[in-house]
Amino acid sequence: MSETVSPDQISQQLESIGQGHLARHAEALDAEARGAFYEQLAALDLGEISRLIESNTTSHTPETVPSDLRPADVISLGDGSREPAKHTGEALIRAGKAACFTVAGGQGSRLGYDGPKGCFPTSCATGKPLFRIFAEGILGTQRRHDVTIPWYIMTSPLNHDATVAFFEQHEHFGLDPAAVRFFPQGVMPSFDKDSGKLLLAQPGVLATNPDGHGGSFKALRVSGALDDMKQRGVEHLSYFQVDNPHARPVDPVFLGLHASSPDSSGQFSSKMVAKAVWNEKVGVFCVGDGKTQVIEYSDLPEDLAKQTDASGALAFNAGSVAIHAIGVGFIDKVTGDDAFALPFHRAIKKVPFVDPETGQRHEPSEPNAIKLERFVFDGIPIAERSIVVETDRLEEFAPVKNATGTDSIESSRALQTERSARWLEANGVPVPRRENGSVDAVIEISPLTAQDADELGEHDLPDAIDPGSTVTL
Ligand code: UD2
Repeated sequence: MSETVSPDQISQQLESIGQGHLARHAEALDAEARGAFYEQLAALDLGEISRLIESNTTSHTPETVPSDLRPADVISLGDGSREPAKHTGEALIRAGKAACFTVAGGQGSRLGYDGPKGCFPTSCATGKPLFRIFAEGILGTQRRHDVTIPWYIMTSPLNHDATVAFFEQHEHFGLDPAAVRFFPQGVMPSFDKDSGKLLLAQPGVLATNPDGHGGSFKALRVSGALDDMKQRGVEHLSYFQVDNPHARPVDPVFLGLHASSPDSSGQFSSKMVAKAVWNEKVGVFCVGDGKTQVIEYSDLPEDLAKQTDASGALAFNAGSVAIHAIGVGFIDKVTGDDAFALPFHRAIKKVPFVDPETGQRHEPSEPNAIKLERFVFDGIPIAERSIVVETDRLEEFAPVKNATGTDSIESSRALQTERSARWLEANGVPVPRRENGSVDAVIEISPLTAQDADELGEHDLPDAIDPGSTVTL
């Protein structure tokens, strides 16, 4: 809907799409609140939202997977193929053609942390926040290749200001502020799961949710970040989620494969790890309808998730760690096309709301509302060809998602120490281990020091690690 649409026209449209409760609510507001409410409504494409509500409520059909679904082909790197790819990737980095892209729209709420997830203290010995860990990785790569690597960070309206303030407070962790660019993702209105009625967060304010990391494609264009990339001559983005301290901000090997492998179109490439268990909460790389794609764990039928191959291993085993390389030209092409739109996925959640007639606030005890989100990996089947590269779980995946248990800060810190120990042992430094094999120390290696075992080998290292000690390198 354009900005010139009048309040009367909006009210009529609301009535015609079964959202008349909002028109009546607007009438009851004072002039200022009503103006702001109509402004929020005018920014929405109400026709499109009405179609989405219908297809996700009354005419909802559960997501299905293609009938010919099979596991995706995966590239497993031997030593012979690593070096040429690394060489290509490093040349791209040195030429300023690579940038980092982090999706950081999430809050730390699942961690019990009240703030942007990227600010959460995460490193195992010194408690560095996730943003500092990535910044040090970028700085380390910049120094190695004598280049500036721009970093694009997608926030959400919920955490944009807090994220920017955090970087300012920490002087951008030593990065050039002109090369760190923040932009907020869009939002979608949330609606009642049964009636399809749009909900109010407060009188005169619609309840909304961030539109998913798939909203990033549009947000990159709308915010001007895409133009900024083109002006800087950036050709490829190294994409990772804010919740994974083991994500290497720029991996030359992966970048090189993405840009030069004959199986890659240079448009959208991905990393995978072998799933830990059949029901691990990671999407799975598959091929269906002739296209490589990710089927999210919640959509993969249980019989397929449990299926094993002749060796007894899980057949659908290629777990997504949400690390991708994406061509800037690809984003430009698909977002410049009016027909382009990633699909929405629905999630049923608890969304507090106020009654539009009485103003009474409700805190639902059961999921009451539908949130619609786009997933970035739905861009994969749109690419001409897309590669999936196997990587080592410990090297690249130590996610921080939950307060306790699986994928928690505790499990992530243990993995961080374990990876440091592996790098030290690869360089001949003995590491104390308990009877069960776990490391009897806390060992943190700054990405400024090393981002893999080979880089660590360039340094003077301790002769040994004392049992029970805390070591930072
Ligand atoms: C994601 C993947 C899953 C697997 C796993 C690996 C999805 C839907 N699933 O699961 O397949 O790869 O990660 O760790 O992605 N975010 C935004 N804006 C949004 C929503 C999310 O920036 O509107 C960011 C969020 O800050 C986080 C990331 O995207 O960094 C992942 O989001 P999530 O926590 O919803 O996904 P998760 O962990 O269930």
